[in-house]
Amino acid sequence: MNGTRLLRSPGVNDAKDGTCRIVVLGTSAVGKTALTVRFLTKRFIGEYSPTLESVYRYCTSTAEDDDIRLDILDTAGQVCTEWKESYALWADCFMFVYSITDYASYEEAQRLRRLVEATRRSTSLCCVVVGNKNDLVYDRQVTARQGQELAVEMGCNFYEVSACDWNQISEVCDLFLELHALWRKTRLARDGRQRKSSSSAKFKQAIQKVISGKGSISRRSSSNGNNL
Ligand SMILES: Nc1nc2c(ncn2[C@@H]2O[C@H](COP(=O)(O)OP(=O)(O)OP(=O)(O)O)[C@@H](O)[C@H]2O)c(=O)[nH]1
Ligand SMILES: [Mg+2]
Repeated sequence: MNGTRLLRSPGVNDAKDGTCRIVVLGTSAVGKTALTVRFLTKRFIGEYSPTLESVYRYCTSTAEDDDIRLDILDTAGQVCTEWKESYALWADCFMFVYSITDYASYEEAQRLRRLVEATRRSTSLCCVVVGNKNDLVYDRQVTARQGQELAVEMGCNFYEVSACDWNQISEVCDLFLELHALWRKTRLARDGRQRKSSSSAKFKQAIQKVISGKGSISRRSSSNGNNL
């Protein structure tokens, strides 16, 4: 198993160390734990045991540059009515899960998304919408189009998957890896902007000093001591 289960609750101020934090949100029994465990262990949990709240750490041991470090918070659907702001503040990325066999879970995904946006005071989330249990098409209550519409509204990608279908393991893994890739891309862009603005600020300061006569322009000297 790549992931290590951490027996603690998430703290907003935990050290991050380049770790991407993903929170899996959705109402009870939509398959949040099944998807998470499928990603971490490639196994499927058939029996249902409601989650209290678990954080899993996932880390690949590939080359330094390609290192993927994730903290995945598998939330408790049964107490979703009691919104925990800490989830929205702790996470970098959000996985909104509903079951295609349960229309109420689709509505709950929309409600959770509004709560996250309100808590973070932003509609720009690094997220993905997931309609789970697509092996149960005969019990379908939510169309793929409705899932797609929700994702378009949120400006993110939409996937229908099945945590229990052995043939869809790579699709399930891609959900988590895509969030990580998105997070990394956003972070690199932000760091680049910060570097650019801080170096241009330094340049402006230096020019100001020279103009006000407080700064000096260093001159190179030739080996024989003559100024160039
Ligand atoms: N047929 C089918 N069953 C699934 C799938 N994913 C999960 N299940 C089953 O649905 C039930 C609930 O799955 P969980 O992963 O425990 O659901 P959860 O969202 O974590 O539920 P809470 O922890 O209560 O919030 C379990 O019996 C799973 O075996 C799926 O893709 N297809
Ligand atoms: Mg669970």
